[in-house]
Amino acid sequence: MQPSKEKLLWMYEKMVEIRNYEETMANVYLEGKLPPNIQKGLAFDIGSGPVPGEMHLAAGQEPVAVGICAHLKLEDTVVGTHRPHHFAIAKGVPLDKMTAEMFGKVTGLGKGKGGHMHLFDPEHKFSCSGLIGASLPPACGAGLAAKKMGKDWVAVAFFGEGAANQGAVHESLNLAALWKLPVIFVCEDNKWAISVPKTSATSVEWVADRASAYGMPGIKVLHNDALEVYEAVAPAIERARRLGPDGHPGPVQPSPGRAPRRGLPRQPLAGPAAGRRPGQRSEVRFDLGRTHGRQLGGRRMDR
Ligand SMILES: Cc1ncc(C[n+]2csc(CCOP(=O)(O)OP(=O)(O)O)c2C)c(N)n1
Ligand SMILES: [Mg+2]
Repeated sequence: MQPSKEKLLWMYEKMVEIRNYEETMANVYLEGKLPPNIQKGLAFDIGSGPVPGEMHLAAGQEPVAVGICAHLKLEDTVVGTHRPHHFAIAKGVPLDKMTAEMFGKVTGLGKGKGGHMHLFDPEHKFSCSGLIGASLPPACGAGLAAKKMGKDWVAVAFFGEGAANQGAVHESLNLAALWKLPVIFVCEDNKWAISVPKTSATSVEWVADRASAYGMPGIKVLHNDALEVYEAVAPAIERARRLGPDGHPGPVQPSPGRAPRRGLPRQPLAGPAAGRRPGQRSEVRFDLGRTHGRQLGGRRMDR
């Protein structure tokens, strides 16, 4: 299923918007946290600056968010992860309210109390959580609500390949399959769970292979490519919309790989740990607070 010209343009614009947002946020986040502005003896002060706490950015992962959300309408629900900006932007969450939330302002989505990992926008049906694996249960709830109301709305739960081993993930997959909920589960596989490589934490190469254990179809997407994601997930979203009371659940659909083919032409932030081996410094501070805090010996704020 090829996207229309308008859709293609929307996808490209959204990816640029996400990339610009994340690059800007990376700079703003570091303000006041690095020497010489911080207290003597600390290399990195995670608690200071305009955005205190951790920061998980998703530059380089635009294709997954955009390729999926291009299929969605306002009434569809998206539940994101602790790395939520690209999903939120692709779902239409307003940048001003989202940014105000990250800055802890009362004009933010949650009056500044949630911060960047706890964005909640009922108008655009978007939420996320700092708890990994916590995106799936609420998506099942949204799917159940749509089903009970007889709507063709779908819910999408994004989760990382690290979260794929959490108990709540498996409970949700089982429930969705059992109750035939219109939920699409999207595993964004960037091969790393902060500092833990997938190879040392996950028993299978493809999380999608686990789908059959729940009696649902699994789809694999090889490249970090917005069009490839869009085309691969189209039948799953269609199937979920046509569910009705006796339909089938959506698939698990991981999107591994960090080598964008048809993403943005420039990929300075090519992934959370592009080319990194354990113990090696990453070129990119994807998880800014956490990585700086640990590597440079700065103070860390625990969740
Ligand atoms: C329930 C829970 N356990 C542990 C953590 C700490 N934690 C934060 S991010 C992360 C790794 C997540 O990896 P993954 O799901 O692959 O997502 P990615 O960071 O790669 O986007 C962990 C373990 C957490 N936030 N929640
Ligand atoms: Mg990961």
